Amino acid sequence: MSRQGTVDVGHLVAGFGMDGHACVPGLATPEEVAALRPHVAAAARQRNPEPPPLESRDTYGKAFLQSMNVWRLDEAVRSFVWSPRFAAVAAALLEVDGVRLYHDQALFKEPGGGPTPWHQDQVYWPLDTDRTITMWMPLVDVPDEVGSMTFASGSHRQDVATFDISDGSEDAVSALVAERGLQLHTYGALRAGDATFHAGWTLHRAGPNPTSDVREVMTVIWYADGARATAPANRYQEADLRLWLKGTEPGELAAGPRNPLLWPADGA
Ligand SMILES: O=C(O)CCC(=O)C(=O)O
Repeated sequence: MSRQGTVDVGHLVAGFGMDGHACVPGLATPEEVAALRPHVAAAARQRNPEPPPLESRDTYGKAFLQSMNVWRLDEAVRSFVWSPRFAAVAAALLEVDGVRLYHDQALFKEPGGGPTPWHQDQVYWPLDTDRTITMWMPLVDVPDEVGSMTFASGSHRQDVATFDISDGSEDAVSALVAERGLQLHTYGALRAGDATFHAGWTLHRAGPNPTSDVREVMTVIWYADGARATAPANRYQEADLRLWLKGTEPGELAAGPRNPLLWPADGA
């Protein structure tokens, strides 16, 4: 840690630019994560009070219970999601001066939950910048059998036809990865509080959960300050514009009340 309490990730910046992913072990302490966990779980239950049985869901639904913008439900979660320590890592890896919050999501892969098909996050985002990044932080130790995500290194720099998360994206991207000989990388088992970061256009997937424990993960997405909202290119982007960029019209600076500037932080 530096004197300002930020984590020095200078050694990861070049690799992130090349590969579109990085891992920061121990970004949150076990104590911080243990204190946060019940707050995220309660907020996630509020968002998904009665999930339908796993067997009745489609592939996307089997991959995880997805609870968005849980920071709005709980002060402890807000303080974690808005943490300048995490936002500073995001800004450093993106090599930008400032980042704003896009949204958070808790991603709980239940026991017996299926794989998360290959996809690119930015397909869903009506933003005019490719300086976007997701932090994926397990709130519990993730064992080898579950694992963290697999990334196609350098795919954020390639021209890839866009796919939404589905069986179709799994098949099409698997074929594309093989055709182009993209290198796959996973950081494997992670401890609670470790974090991976990936660029919005990096192709990634995750395996199923064959264990009897929930894979509890918290994610936060940021984009470079100064980005503008774009006209939605698909129905997902229409929903994102309304929900996560609420109050911002296409063409305007994406700087609405749900998108606070989290780095630089006040007084940093
Ligand atoms: O947690 C997962 O299974 C997938 C998460 C993911 O795709 C993401 O955070 O962008």
